[in-house]
Amino acid sequence: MTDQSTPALFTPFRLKDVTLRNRIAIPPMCQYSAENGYTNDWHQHHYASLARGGAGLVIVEATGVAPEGRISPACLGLWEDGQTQGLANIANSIKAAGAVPGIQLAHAGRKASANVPWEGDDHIAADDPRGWQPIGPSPVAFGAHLPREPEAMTKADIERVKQDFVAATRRAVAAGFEWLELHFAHGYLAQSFFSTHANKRTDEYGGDLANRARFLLETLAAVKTVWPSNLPLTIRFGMIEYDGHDEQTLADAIQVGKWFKEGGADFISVTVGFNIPDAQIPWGPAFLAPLTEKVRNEVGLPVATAWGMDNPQRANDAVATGEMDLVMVGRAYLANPHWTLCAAEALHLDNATWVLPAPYAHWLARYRPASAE
Ligand code: FNR
Ligand code: XEN
Repeated sequence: MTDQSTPALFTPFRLKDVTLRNRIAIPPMCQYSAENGYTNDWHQHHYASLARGGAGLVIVEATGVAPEGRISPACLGLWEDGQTQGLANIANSIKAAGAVPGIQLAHAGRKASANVPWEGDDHIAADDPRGWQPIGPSPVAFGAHLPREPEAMTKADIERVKQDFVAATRRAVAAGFEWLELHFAHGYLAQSFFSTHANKRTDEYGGDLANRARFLLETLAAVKTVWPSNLPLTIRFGMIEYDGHDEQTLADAIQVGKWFKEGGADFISVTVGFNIPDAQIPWGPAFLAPLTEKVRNEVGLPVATAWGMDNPQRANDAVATGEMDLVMVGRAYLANPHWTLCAAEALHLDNATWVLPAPYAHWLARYRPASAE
């Protein structure tokens, strides 16, 4: 139940036929724990634990639409039917805790074939059988720890990857996900088509903005044919690069955002491009919030952002003042799966424990752990 006194962060959010119990979303966070793209007990445990904490939306990590679209050999995948059941179990456990289950479908492009972060985060050597040849819009490497030049995609490659997104979307529907996020961010394949740093093509997939947006818009259109029209179809998009050309990048990204809207996207999760290794990112609490509000106003879609949104008062203000519709909170949930409860207490929500699933909420309403005194 919400009334006038309910903090904005704890008001429900409806998009199409989906209602989130509050404005808190857990963004995708790779676990680098899969084998051959399949989920295991760790993924089950991790996602169930996040969902029981009380967030409105839990988005499953970047899930490769093709084997070569994984960031690392340990990333999740949805390129074959056998991978659906494990993800269905995860979607079900998220739902059982009262959250909406989302999934991010991804192709890592030139950043693919990397070691997991705690083993270097760098490209796997070309002669190492664990790795593979990355692909991208052009044979331009990211650089730094990812020096491997991708193979430039042919038109047939582009068509195949779009169809990989479609097939993975069908499986995501079968698995019971209710919120789809296309990973058009962080320097991975779609983002690199948008980027002038990575895309040097001279055909209709490179050059001017309409051409650099083409792969993204065609992928969105293809996915839309199989994703249920009553469920949110959303995009995570890197809209700023911090490379000294931000005004232009942002103007371009907002135009592409408008095309996403025309193409049937329902929501944008605003983030950084990460197309170059030496970006001058102004890390700090809520540093993307002003940009998010601009995108919300100019594109006319509901928006969210992550990156340092984990101060409950700041998160609440972001929703209350209309900077964003949802707040994404990532690492704070790894540290504390009950971040939602702590935020509710910090915001003096009446009966804060009621943000938890009923089997916990009832018993905790009048209970204060001795450790909290
Ligand atoms: C991430 N992030 C991320 N982003 C994304 O779009 N897909 C992904 O699969 C991942 N994976 C991932 C793994 C891990 C371990 C971290 C820490 C981050 C980025 C993430 O969604 C989020 O944007 C950042 O963590 C910033 O938000 P916080 O942590 O400041 O709330
Ligand atoms: C480019 C770094 C942004 C944060 N990360 C994003 C990931 C995985 C690693 C960390 C992603 O988008 N899959």
